[in-house]
Amino acid sequence: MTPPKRSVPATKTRGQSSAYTAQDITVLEGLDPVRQRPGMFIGSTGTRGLHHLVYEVVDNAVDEAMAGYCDRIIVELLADGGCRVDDNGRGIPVGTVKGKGKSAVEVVLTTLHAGGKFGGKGYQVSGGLHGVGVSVVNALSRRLDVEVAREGFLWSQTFERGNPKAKIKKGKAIKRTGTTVAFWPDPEIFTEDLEFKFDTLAQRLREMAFLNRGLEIRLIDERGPEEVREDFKYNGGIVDFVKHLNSSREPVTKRVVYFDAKAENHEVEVALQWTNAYTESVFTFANNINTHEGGMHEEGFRRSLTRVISNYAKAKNILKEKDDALSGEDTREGLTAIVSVKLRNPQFEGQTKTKLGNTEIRSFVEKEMNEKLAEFMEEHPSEARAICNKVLSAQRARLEARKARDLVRRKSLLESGSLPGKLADCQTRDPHKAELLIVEGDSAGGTAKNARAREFQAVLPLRGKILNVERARLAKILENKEIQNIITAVGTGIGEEFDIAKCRYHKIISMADADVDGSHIKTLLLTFFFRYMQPIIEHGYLYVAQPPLYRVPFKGKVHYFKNDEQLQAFQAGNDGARIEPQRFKGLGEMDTSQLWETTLDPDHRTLLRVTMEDAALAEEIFSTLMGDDVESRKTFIQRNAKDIRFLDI
Ligand code: 0RA
Repeated sequence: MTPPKRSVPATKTRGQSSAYTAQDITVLEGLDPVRQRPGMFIGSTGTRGLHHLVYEVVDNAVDEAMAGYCDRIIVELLADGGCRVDDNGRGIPVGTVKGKGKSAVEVVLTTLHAGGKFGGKGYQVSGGLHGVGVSVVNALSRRLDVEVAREGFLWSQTFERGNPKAKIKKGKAIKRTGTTVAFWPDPEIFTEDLEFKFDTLAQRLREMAFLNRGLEIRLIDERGPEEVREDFKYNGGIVDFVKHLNSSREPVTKRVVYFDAKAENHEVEVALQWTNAYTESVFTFANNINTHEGGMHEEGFRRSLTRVISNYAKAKNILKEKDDALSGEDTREGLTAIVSVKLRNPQFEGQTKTKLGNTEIRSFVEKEMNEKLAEFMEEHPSEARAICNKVLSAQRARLEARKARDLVRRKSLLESGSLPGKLADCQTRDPHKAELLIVEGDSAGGTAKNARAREFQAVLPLRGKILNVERARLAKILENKEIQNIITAVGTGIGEEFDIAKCRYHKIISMADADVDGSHIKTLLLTFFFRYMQPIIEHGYLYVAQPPLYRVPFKGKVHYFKNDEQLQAFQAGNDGARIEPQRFKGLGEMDTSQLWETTLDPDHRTLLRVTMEDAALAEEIFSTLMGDDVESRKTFIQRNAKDIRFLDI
């Protein structure tokens, strides 16, 4: 005798020191443990467990169908609370089992086994709660009647709480074959609820019918005043399943893609169709069990899907070399798919034992699908194109969503309240008095920090070329660290959260050199405020400082001039006098007192308030600067340096 496959606590032999005998093994395989710990076998003794009894019997019948011997199953909900499952399979064997002195039917119904049929042929459903065997149903029923049509006769036997009432009875002569199991769940076990739910069963039986093409499953409810019945039979199998799931969606392609493949120990069937929906409806099954937690078949499917579509899109130049890669998510947006594998020794893992662990299935599914999906796409170019369009639009949406997400994240970062480390803030907290000096370059920033009136002037140095974002879109400016510092220092937030009332300074002053680079930076800053902080300009809070270009000591006094015109005018006004103008190359060349006198001191400086027109012009210039060609951009800046300097006037 072979040892039991599943070791069940040997309650009756506990404490005995002798080795197991054949008798003990029978005890080990008995049904007592099932009644003692029903949850271990059917998950729960609630509604789920109750329905599980039906599935268990149906699974056995479906096994017959998978083996090719059964094409009709009838499930009846009896008026007295029982359930009858009838199939036209081979029938449970009725012959006497050697050494046991009982019929195979009795052994099947009173012995715990790992779901394996005697012959071991076909795909056994041995996942998690399933495949515990019809004996578990017997153990948990107050009564069970079995009828077998086999070997020319109708055989019957009755059980109570797993125990046979009598030996198997040979009845009338009959030609057909099949098994009928009727059972009445035990109220001692199912203490919560004894009522089968039609819809729950219908759902599962429909699924079973989809997964087993051509198999007819009838559900008949005899409990009400009128009989209710539903028939499930799908000659299209999982293709019909996909159509059913998509019945209220708009498909992207007319056809449902279908393929299957068989190998020695496993087979796979896949059906898929994209829709305009944004959600993914991919359902995977292993031996008719819904593998909610996925597993190897799903991995193989996903890998192949991404690969085949990417390859196709690239080969047809729908996806260009420079484009972002497609993600798995992109390929599955709006996709409805059924992946059904059947295999000889399924390994179910995971929290709910609904994750397929067989690694060989991953490569099998992946390889078959690589071949067959690619073939489909090559043979149906217009459908392939429609699929690619859907996938690419999903990709676009994903990339845009990411940008928006990043922006939100950045926003919250910017609102975190901590001021940038580079900011030398002023002492006053009164925004009417407070000024923010945005200074180009760290060295000029250092001078400005020393030169300023600490009481009301804050200094934020900008590191060199913030315009190195070059050809990037304007949105990219927000990624710039220096710009982020400005936003934080100003305190208003940005975008939807912008609040002018939170503005910490009512004078925000751009201080840049009077050269091309300075103009460049000013252009960027103005554009930024125009685009993202427009109310600051509208409220008149934005200014441009006027650092001088020339310093002219003359007759014991020092004069400053901001451009050549002013210098020439001064010279013309002091005819013939010898003047020696000193030219500043940048703000950084001034010492603290010079900077204070010329640019910071409210009594002597000139500030230009930026108007909306100025900013609009800056924006226009900026957009033009964003051309693709670096050379032409440079010449543009040089040619238009004057225009940009318009902002200085
Ligand atoms: C054991 C062996 C065989 C079939 C079955 C059990 C069987 C069980 C159930 C339960 C409900 N319907 C069923 N139909 C069949 C194989 C029989 C053979 O080899 O002929």
